[in-house]
Amino acid sequence: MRSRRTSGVLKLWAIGGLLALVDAIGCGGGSGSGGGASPTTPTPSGGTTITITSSGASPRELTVSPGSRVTFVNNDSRAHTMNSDPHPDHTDCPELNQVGFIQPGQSRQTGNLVETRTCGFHDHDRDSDRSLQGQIIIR
Ligand SMILES: [Cu+2]
Repeated sequence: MRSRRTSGVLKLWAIGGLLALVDAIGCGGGSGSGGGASPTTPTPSGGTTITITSSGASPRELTVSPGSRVTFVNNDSRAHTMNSDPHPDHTDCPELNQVGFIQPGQSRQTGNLVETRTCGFHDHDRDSDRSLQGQIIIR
């Protein structure tokens, strides 16, 4: 009676130990290729957008990490033409010139901003309007 019960418990222990071992091996292999906290954290979607309204661009200063694209959203009732500084040559950050002409209600993206630098932008059709000027800091 006593010995039977003991051997049953021992069997359970043995099975439990084996399962734990298999589990550990399986888990170890899986987590190697898988994830957890990866070093390439995706950029928060709210952090790379500049919105244009009748009162101008907002934010007018935006910091993004290298490799980001900034989206210009035109929520104004008139069209805007966003370009890189300096006006009228637009030579500083060619990636910004990909935005260009934006119809009301449209949004357009910059190219891939890979270089750590500061890119000034302006509305080419209203180059003296300070509310439509700003800078994107890549760092
Ligand atoms: Cu211009």
